[in-house]
Amino acid sequence: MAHAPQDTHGKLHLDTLAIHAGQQPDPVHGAVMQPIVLSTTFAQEGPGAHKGFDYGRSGNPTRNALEGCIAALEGATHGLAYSSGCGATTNVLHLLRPGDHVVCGDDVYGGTFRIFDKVMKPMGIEASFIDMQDLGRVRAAMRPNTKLVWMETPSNPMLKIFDIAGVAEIAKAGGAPLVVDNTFATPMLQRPLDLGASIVVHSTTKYLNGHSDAVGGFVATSDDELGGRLRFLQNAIGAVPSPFDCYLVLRGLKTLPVRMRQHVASAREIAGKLERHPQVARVIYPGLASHPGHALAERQMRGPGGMISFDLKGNLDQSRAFLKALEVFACAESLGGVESLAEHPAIMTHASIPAENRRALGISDGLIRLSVGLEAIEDLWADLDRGFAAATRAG
Ligand code: P1T
Repeated sequence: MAHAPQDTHGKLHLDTLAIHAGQQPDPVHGAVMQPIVLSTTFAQEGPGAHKGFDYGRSGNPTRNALEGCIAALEGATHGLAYSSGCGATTNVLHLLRPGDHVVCGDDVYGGTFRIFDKVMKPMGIEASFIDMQDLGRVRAAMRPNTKLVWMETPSNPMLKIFDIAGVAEIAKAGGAPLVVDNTFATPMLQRPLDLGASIVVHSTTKYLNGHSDAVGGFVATSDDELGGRLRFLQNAIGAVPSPFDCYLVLRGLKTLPVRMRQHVASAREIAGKLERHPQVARVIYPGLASHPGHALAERQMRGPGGMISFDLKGNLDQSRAFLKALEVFACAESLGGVESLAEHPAIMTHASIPAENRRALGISDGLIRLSVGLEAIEDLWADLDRGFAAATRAG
């Protein structure tokens, strides 16, 4: 079973797929771990007669293994790796043509909003940003030229939960594929293709790699037509990851299931404690009964994830003081690594979103986002206490 050929992987559990899918012992040396094949070109017996690889941008054995592994985890028949999450997003948006329209969730990573606003809009591709918690609004936003529907769920940074199956049905009725950015949930907690989405996007920089040492992106689909077009674009645009980065993500994936279980357990505990803290105005975590998407998260996810956002009472100086005082949490952008991170979305990850949009979404001066890592929970809580004490002093 350990080295089952890829076509039996559909029958294996996610914990097993995370370790084995897409990988087989090297046929030449028997190496059990995936070799890093650095060669940029591959010898051909004669013109056009090669062993499946001709040039490193078009395909690479280490990248193939990674593509097979994440595709299996998402239950997809096509997997494509990219040099970053933004690279993956940009590739998917190249499925569109000038005059096309996208219906997008209103809460997305700042860099994703920037691609829509500063890259796609000047190319004649318009996006409407909709609070998809209300399916009626999604239905109303669909136009005859809507060619794609896009969402993050849980969304970044407000952790909104959108109904994947409900939105997929509306998208399908409008003839538009639904794309779900599954970065925050990972396939361990949510498999959008099973719920009716057509395409899954990832920043592998986050949980999938899990060690904050490789930037990468991924796209998965089981639609052959979309898969073929995306494969063409991956090669034509060329935003592909290095073989070394593919190896790092493959290595990280092996512990994804155990990491996610601990991320969820620790985040649940911290979210509960934050909710009882007098200096906290509001905790946003899909695992809390107070979260408006709690029931939906319980239905469509296998756990509420490792990300928490909360409103610290007080002013911007107090938020700064809180973040500066942390010693275990690093004040840094990104998320999903073994180490805990804390950040200020309005100043850091979501600065490219116009101030009025941020206000409407609730990305306030007091909003702090935590990526709860795998350190001892007591040390994490003591660190947050240090932050609260510093915020009090700055008040
Ligand atoms: O950074 P990159 O690998 O290009 O991924 C972009 C991206 C895409 N989708 C989501 C949901 C993301 O959160 C990100 C990147 N986000 C951060 C860097 C952050 O701190 O939120």
